[in-house]
Amino acid sequence: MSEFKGYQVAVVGATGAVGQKILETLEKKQFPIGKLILLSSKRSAGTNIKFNDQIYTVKEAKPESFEGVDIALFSAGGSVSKALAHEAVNRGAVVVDNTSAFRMAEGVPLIVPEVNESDIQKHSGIIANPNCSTIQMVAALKPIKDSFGLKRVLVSTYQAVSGAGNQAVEELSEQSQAFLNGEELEPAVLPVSGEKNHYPIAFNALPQIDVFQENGYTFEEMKMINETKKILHDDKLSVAATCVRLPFFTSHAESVYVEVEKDQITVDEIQEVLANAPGIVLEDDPTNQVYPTPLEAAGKSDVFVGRVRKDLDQPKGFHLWVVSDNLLKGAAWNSVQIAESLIKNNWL
Ligand code: NAP
Ligand code: 3JN
Repeated sequence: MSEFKGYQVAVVGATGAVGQKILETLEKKQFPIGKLILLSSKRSAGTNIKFNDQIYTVKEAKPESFEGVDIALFSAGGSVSKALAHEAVNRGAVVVDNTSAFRMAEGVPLIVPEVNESDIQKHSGIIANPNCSTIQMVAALKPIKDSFGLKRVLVSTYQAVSGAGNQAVEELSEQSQAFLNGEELEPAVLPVSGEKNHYPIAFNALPQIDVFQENGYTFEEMKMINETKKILHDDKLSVAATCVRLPFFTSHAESVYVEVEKDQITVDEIQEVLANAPGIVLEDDPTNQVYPTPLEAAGKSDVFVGRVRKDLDQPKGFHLWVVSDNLLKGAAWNSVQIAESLIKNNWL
């Protein structure tokens, strides 16, 4: 029998904001890679990328790129996943997909390992990584639901521009300089690349993330609502969301209001279950002005929670402030955790 040299791993969208973080995470976690295949569109094919001190040349993603691949990590947009994920699965790969293409599909597990790892084993080749805003919120909701029950969630997000990709990051950089130089701003990417209207993000706040749906909510808001119910296995949970883009680069912050089911729950009890939950760091000490911020969370893989307060009118209502690096726990880190779980539990 030949010696096992590691898994064949393909990264689709390797040149993108999420793809770059996936590579950093695979390196950091010393993922057992035997062969690494980096894929992008035709545009970046031929680009060289350093990984573990070795240079890899990016190739255009095609169905045959997945011959022999064990694990394919997709983050190149929903249309690429729809076109190529099944091609990868048909060639024997398990796909961890970072897009919304299959998240709500029956039979596709939607996974945050700290919350619903065991759902992974029901996969038929594709496992979906939730939206970044959903991931950090459900990580905080799960321990509360398990201990006190959960009836209602109202969330407002404060989202970094890196969630909208590398072009949006460049737009904020250039626009901030132009604004301070008193130059005219020419927004072309945000709020949504490809939409008719664009608005300045520098020194602004845009209450639109992704496209509007017929019900008046944006797609990002509907992702949070539907994905939360699926991950927590709770169709009856009442969830509403307002998603807002703000002019900082990394980490999403969320103001989350929850109503629990049990009576007489105290702030101390909520803090205690959060402090003991996997992947959560409680930073909550108002007397010393201790609370998480996006800048401080950037580059870290945990979900940070602070500002736990009891609602003044609703005896079962509590407010939380939840912050996490949107490209790490919100995307790359969570995807690689799923891949690790597949291996650790023999679920490949
Ligand atoms: P990005 O910075 O714009 O990068 C897009 C990546 O996709 C690039 O590598 C690009 O390659 C590649 N790509 C584009 N068209 C392709 C094609 N036809 N075939 C193969 N590769 C193609 O965007 P990003 O921020 O990394 O996001 C990428 C996707 O990840 C998003 O569309 C979204 O679905 C998902 N995402 C998920 C989360 C989450 O919440 N979990 C967060 C952010 C993004 P080139 O260099 O050749 O253009
Ligand atoms: O805007 C953000 O902060 C997160 C964006 C995520 C995103 C961007 C473009 C397409 C997604 C996603 O993961 O939900 C998608 C998509 O796949 O629909």
